[in-house]
Amino acid sequence: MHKILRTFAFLLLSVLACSPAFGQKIFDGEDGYRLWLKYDLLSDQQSIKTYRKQISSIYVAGDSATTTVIRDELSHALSGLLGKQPKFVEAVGKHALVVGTPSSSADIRNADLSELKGLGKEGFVIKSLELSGKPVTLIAANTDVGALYGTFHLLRLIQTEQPLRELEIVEKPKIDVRVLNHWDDMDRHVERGFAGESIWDWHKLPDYTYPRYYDYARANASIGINGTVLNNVNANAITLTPHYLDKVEALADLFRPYGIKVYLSIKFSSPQLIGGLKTSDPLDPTVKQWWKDKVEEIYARIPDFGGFLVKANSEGQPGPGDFGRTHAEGANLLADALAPHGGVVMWRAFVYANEKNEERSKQAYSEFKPLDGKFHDNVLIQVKNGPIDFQPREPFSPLFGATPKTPMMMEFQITMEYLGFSTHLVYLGTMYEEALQSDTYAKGKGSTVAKVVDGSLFNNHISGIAGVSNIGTDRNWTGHIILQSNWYVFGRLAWDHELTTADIADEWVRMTLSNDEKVVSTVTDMMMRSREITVNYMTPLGLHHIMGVGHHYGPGPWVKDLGREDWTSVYYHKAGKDGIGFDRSPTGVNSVEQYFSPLKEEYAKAETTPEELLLWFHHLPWDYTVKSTGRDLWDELVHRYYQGAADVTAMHNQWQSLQDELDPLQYHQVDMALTIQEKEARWWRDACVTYFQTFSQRPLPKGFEKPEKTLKEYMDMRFPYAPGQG
Ligand code: BDP
Repeated sequence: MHKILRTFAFLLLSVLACSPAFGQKIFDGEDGYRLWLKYDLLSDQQSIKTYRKQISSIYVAGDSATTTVIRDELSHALSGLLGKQPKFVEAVGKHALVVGTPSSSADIRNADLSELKGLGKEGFVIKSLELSGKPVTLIAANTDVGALYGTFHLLRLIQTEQPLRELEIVEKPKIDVRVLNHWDDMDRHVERGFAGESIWDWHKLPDYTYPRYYDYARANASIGINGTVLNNVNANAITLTPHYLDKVEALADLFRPYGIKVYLSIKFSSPQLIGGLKTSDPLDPTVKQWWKDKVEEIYARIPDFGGFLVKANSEGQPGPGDFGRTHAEGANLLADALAPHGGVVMWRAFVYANEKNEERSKQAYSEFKPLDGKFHDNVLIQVKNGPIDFQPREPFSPLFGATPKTPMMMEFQITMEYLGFSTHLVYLGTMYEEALQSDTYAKGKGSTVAKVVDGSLFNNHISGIAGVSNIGTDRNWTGHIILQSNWYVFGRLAWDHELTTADIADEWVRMTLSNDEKVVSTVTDMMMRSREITVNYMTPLGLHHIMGVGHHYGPGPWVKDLGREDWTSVYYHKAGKDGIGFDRSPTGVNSVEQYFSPLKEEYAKAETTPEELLLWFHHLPWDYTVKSTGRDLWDELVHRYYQGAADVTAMHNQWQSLQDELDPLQYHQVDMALTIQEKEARWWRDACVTYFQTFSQRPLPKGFEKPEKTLKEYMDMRFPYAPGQG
């Protein structure tokens, strides 16, 4: 009897010990809601003392809504970081922090700061200097929003424990329009969203708002994002009806003090859908008038409305092509309506038409290059970084550099559509950097994509960059704490693409996780390697578009027989007994001709194509020798798949080595996600290797464990409820 009782007690205890409710302790802590604006007490006492001395009082000049935001942020941040409520005063004091503009403060006006002249509306200076005879730390700008950016910059210095001595910081953004694109539907579904529902509660707006809206604005302002496109590019025309414009107006009012403008995605056929017109032909006078009136209605509510984002004649969306008109005629229709109010059109180049018999990677270039010079001044063309679609790796889109008279706006994906959703740790900074630093050679060496995007290469009068947001209602915003860094790095690079993504990772880790050196070096190392690791276990050597159909979750290299060939995987990898890869060289579809020399010549031959793009541009035999390792193509492919999966395990071990250094809840969240990533990396590896082996008909190189399942078992896996579907 005793024995039975003992066994029962033991079993009960084991169950309780494993159940989350019993292990409560791990659920205390940082759930991720505060993002990188945590503002916990600094751990270094000496730094705290020094900062307190250097900021003995705070004087924020001016009385706008933005200066209130500045005061609130400083009060909240410094009382947390330095453990003491800062003293706000109404005049410049000794060792004060002074924040203002020449128009809000006579002291700043009298200081006659020459630096301010070239800084526009968003730049700022942070200086240690004497102001009206008193030593101070000064944050000065031409506008209150500039001063807000400066405030966040100073707070970042403190959060990352940088000295505040002899400061001489002069900053201004390199790109004008820096926006998030929310692919959020009006019913709160987020297309390609993996972090819960849309944060916009359209039903309750305009009267009911959440603290999250303000925290969203703070987070964006802290990294210099100055605009948000609230709704999905696959737009619902209803957004432009008065009922919804009330709601948009409420958000615009809320975001204004933070320097954030709202924009809307529009449906090109809105004049028909909600305007009762018979046509949406961009050259029709009634259509022109309809848009003019609609835009006036918007600006009467939102005087600083940013403008429209448009997906037209792409994946079933209506557009000017439906009326025999060009993209330029469509974009100019809207541009003309917006121009008197200062709004812009962001017209997407993500097009590949049904009727065109041209390879998909070539179509955007063919469509838009001939239109260079035909767009009105307030139109930007928004181009995805690669020529296909947000793959783990693509070459840069050849449209960058090809249109000297048309500003090309970069579109990056922050959400993890093709990269393992929100349970794979992939720091996208390195991917953004790779794209931005690519040399287009448009005007000779050094004509980087970044210089096209920031407008400096062709002296464009406007520039822009967009990031497809990974934000949702999850407590930690992005579904995975480390993926917050992708929102962060997008904003920081949008502000200054010359920052290195390693430095940005470093500051993000310090602000979000810890200033502990072991944490900083371990996590930044994981982040910096993570994208290449993912490329290896998903799409090594330039493979692309081989994911599960529809939801894009998991491997699906066998996907074929869909409505269009270029939606299938077999179309892109072209694996056969003879080899694998897509011949885009002059012997194939010749997409390389869209690049400038010397790239077009380099990409034309396998020997001179960078290995990471090999199978993007070439179809090669299984026994092709890969230069860097001397292995044949099959062996190299398998090695990379296995290496990728093994590296995820190594990353997981790295993370686990930090358990004692990290907040328990942050630790636990990422640990769970890494467990999933390890499983899914193996799944990718095994499914792809098993499938490609049916063509290579070669054995696995020695020493590699056999895939767990049969090919049929992998192919039979179904995920009808995978999140984020289009
Ligand atoms: C693809 C997505 C799809 C988007 C489309 C776009 O799968 O959901 O609507 O891009 O960018 O990546 O318009």
